[in-house]
Amino acid sequence: HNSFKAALRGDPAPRIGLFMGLCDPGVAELLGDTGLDWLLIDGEHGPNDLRTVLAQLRALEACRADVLVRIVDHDPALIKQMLDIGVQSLLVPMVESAEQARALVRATRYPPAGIRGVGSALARAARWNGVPDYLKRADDEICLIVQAESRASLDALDDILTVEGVDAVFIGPSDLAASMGHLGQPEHPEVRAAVLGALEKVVRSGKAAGVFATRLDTARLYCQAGARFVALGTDTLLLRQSAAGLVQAFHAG
Ligand code: 3PY
Repeated sequence: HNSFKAALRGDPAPRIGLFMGLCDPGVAELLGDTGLDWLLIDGEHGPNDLRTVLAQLRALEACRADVLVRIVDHDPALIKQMLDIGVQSLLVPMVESAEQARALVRATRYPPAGIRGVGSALARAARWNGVPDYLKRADDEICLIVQAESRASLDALDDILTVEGVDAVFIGPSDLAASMGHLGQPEHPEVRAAVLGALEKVVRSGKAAGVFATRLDTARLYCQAGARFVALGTDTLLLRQSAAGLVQAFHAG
């Protein structure tokens, strides 16, 4: 049973999460019961591999937070391996066409709906959350989230939103800012306007919208615009900011 996917379908309250780039099961376990609704293991920008993802999945098994994994590209072989180690909710970066989105849906589904291989080492996925009849239910339980984070992606958004099997679209303001000529300025007014426009489209389509924000006011704004899940930054930023704040507070006293 994929509780993240079920929540996106049912509960209208925004679900707050954090990206984890530290690739460490201990960090995952610490964060897993803090009240965050979801944690994302970042295999796009964090130095994660299959084994570090697996270690974090294990560490989070007893925790309350749902787990998402972001993979580095659209490789169906990597998708197969991630699903086989028990990943249920996948975030895929840089999706810029309906064709790419359809290929991703196929990569996450067993035949006849898709091309996912059936592995004899499937024990891990089959055990995940105690899903009975895994082979029969996996296609329905997997949550596929595609990232819209470039001008091309926003141009193709209407088409991407027609793709069955895409559960949610996650807007990436930093990459979007870069592609709009505002590198390093995800809060630029033009970028915010583009994010809000994209969120509105996703909401209207009936799919769930997600977004990344490092400022609370921005996160709230995006939730008011209909985002159902929002990342409130990263583990790396939190650690740096709180350490720097501690040092500053000590010297100020
Ligand atoms: C972005 O903001 O571009 C993301 O992908 C989230 O980190």
